[in-house]
Amino acid sequence: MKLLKYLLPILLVATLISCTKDDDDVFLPVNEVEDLTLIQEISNDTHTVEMYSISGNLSQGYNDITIRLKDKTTGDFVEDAMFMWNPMMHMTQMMHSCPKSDLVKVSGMETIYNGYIVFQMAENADEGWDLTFDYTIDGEDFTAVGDISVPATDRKVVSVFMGTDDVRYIIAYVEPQSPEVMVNDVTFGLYKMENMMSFPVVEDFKIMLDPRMPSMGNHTSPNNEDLVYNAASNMYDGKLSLTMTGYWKLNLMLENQDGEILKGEEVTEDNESSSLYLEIEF
Ligand SMILES: [Cu+2]
Repeated sequence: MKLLKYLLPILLVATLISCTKDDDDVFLPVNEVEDLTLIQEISNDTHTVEMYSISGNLSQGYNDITIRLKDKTTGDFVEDAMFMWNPMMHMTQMMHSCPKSDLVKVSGMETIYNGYIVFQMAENADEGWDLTFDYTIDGEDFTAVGDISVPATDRKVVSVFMGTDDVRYIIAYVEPQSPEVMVNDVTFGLYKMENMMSFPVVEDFKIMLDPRMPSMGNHTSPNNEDLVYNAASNMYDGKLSLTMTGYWKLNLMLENQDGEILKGEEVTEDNESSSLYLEIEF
């Protein structure tokens, strides 16, 4: 009993020291996805691809996606993978892909890779999307594929249309994701449907913008600016003036490098909407 009385504090101190030492040895990585929400995981035998976004969902239109690749054996996140990704819609009569960026390591980060996908069609009861990740680690190739859910949006955030040049285009709403009553920076993506699998960015066109509120006499707003090509982001930037909250129809006209209108009409007294438009409500 007396021995225990002396031994116990020694044991406690020893335990504390060893705990402290253990804590120092444990590597606690920064959680690089803490501001994001998990969409889903896609796994194969060796790895798990974790997919994240702000909302935690995919939907029709533009989707900014961040991924992390986990080694199933070690539990570590792979920091030096090279990625290809390929979204595919399996329709009853055919298969097709959609516009997407490269999936690249986020600069200054250890474990996360980022890119975007523009789903031009939503899933339905009989037709839906899957997503394939082909990646290389130290010269070794891996593939992970899984079904993804791409529901329709309430508002039109992507438009597929044929230009007067007989080219099929896809225009997608990108920013602002949280519009405000002000002159907003606005960004759209513009792509050409080269074939069922290839959707390159269209460069150096112009997207003319005329936002209207159909519920209020179809009034517009001051200080809008047409969207022009930004070679750094490969997207189109302009100014979107919103003078009040509610539903706005973003009437558009697409102009090519030669100044020809390929799609869309001016909004006038007699023509309340362009045939090319996107929608927002906030
Ligand atoms: Cu489809």
